[in-house]
Amino acid sequence: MIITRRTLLGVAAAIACATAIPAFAAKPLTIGFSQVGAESEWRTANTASIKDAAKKAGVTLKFADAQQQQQNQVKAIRSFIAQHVDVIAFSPVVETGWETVLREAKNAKIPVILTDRAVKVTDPSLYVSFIGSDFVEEGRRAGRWLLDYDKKNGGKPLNIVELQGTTGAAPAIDRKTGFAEVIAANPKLKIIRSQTGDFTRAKGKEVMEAFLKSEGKNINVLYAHNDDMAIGAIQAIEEAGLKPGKDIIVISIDGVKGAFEAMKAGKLNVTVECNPLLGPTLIQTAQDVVAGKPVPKRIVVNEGVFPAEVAAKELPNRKY
Ligand code: GZL
Repeated sequence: MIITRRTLLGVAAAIACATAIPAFAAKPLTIGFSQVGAESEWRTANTASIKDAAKKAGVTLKFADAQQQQQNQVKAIRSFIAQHVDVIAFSPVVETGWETVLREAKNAKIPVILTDRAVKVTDPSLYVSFIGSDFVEEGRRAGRWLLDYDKKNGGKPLNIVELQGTTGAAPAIDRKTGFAEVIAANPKLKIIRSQTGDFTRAKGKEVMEAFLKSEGKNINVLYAHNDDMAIGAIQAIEEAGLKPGKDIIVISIDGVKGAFEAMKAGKLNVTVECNPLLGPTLIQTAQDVVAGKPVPKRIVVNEGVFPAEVAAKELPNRKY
């Protein structure tokens, strides 16, 4: 077969078309994410879920750890704006102080998605969606467990000490509200001390030591806003020569593996689940926002309550 110059050019053009990278291939989505910190087992699982979901979806994730400092989150959000990311997402360490920086994001036409914790702003258009738990309901669930426990154990007066989460954080404010609302039904249940343990094991232990020093055997129940503070407090209770889970009933929230292990050991009585696996929902919501699809303003995650009796059976199924 004689190959003419014309034929060669035709073949070359055909190959060029077939191999050229499409000029308009969609560029991967870029999300700037500002994380609270690495203060708890819950946070570690939450970060892993977000990074894993971004990787699976081929999303470019710019991730910043704020070490539980609001000014670091503000700085990170401003940096994401300067980098012209497609979407900004963050878990706000506290509820207030976000109006200015969120307005800067809005003026830059960068949509903002809240995950995990809420913000208090006068203009709800400053974020497109909030994906996270109902913390008031988590507090109510902890309170309902205690009401039920008290009924089954003779309805004695119970003195409660409370380890609050980070001051000003939505989960701390709301878990306190929900628990107090429910236990108000039984005047024999009294919160005698309440202080922040900042959601960490170390601080939870330190504050529980102070509670034990001042209240000693007067304490019947510990209500901790997260498992990490409860696990720290359990150490303090044991070092004081008391039996956690027996001498002092221990109630906490999150449902991390450490809590299931403590329940198996008889040192924790119940954990109220707070699901940290928000990554897939965050990525899908970001993709929908960029595609111009409507997204719900509020996406609530489903969660359960795990008393010690089910811990051994449940532990192997836990994903975080
Ligand atoms: C709750 C989350 C809280 C967890 C803590 O959604 O914000 O922060 O309960 C974590 O363990 O530190």
